Amino acid sequence: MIRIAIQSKGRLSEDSLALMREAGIKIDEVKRKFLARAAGFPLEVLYLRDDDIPGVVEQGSADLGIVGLNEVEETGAKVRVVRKMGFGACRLSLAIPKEQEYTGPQFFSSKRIATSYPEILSRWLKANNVNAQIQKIMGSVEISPAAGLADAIFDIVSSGGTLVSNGLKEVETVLYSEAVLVARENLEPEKQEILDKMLFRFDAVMESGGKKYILMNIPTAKLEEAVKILPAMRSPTVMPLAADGWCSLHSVVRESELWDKIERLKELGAEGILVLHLDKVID
Ligand code: PRT
Ligand code: ZN
Repeated sequence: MIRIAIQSKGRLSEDSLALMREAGIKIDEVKRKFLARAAGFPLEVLYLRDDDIPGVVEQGSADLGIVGLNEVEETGAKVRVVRKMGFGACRLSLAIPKEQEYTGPQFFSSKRIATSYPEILSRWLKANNVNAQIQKIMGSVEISPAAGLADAIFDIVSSGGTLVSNGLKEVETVLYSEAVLVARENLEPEKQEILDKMLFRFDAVMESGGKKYILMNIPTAKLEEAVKILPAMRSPTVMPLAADGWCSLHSVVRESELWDKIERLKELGAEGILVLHLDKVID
């Protein structure tokens, strides 16, 4: 049995649960308790506030956790980051009122900076030889300059919309973050074995993300050129068709490249192109 801590309510909860669901680990989400037992996998889920997850994993009440890298860095907890999860992407940035001219890190000298991340900020200030005053506040950091509580802020940014609507501009990015899977140091061999099984499943789910399965009919004479457009995991699958001079070509394509490749394949004479959802990719 292994125990994983995930965020009980917030930006990372749904994606964390969805990943486990897709990995075939079923958790009863209707009766969401503090501690829940999964079906079909030797796992318990502990629902916590994200701020508490790194510490709980470090001291051993949970073996694993899914949490923002920003929280791991802020708490300084000694845990092992085993995977980036591909969701919850954001950055921790310094922002100042938009009408002010930014002159580099020394701009912050003797300024008051409001933040919920004093540790990461103080490390950055030290590294840049800046002497500033850190005001720790836990919520609504972005309104503090307008309210006269601070001269600048250090906060999480994702689209940047919150900064713009508060008359602020981003001037330094200090940390790029996303949700990560963390593990307690020195996991017992039985637990490491369960973690390895979980990672095998997570990787298959994450690998399928953003990819599509594509198949089409293509004149055999154009096959060589088509294969160059469609490099698959090894190479595309080619099957002869009953109609002379044609074959069927199957491959896996990144969604971001899909339309470009389809256009080029159509120019080669591809017909009957099908694009299918990929559920899992096991390399
Ligand atoms: O209750 P609990 O303590 O568990 O939750 P919380 O309120 O502390 O955290 P929550 O659920 O807001 O965020 C959890 C994690 O999601 C964070 O620690 C980050 O790792 C990650 N994350 C990703 C974000 C954002 N994107 C994000 N945009 N966390 C917060 N924000 C905030 C940001 O501070 C800003 O005020 O969302 C606002 C909108 O951002 P813009 O730039 O898109 O406008
Ligand atoms: Zn929190």
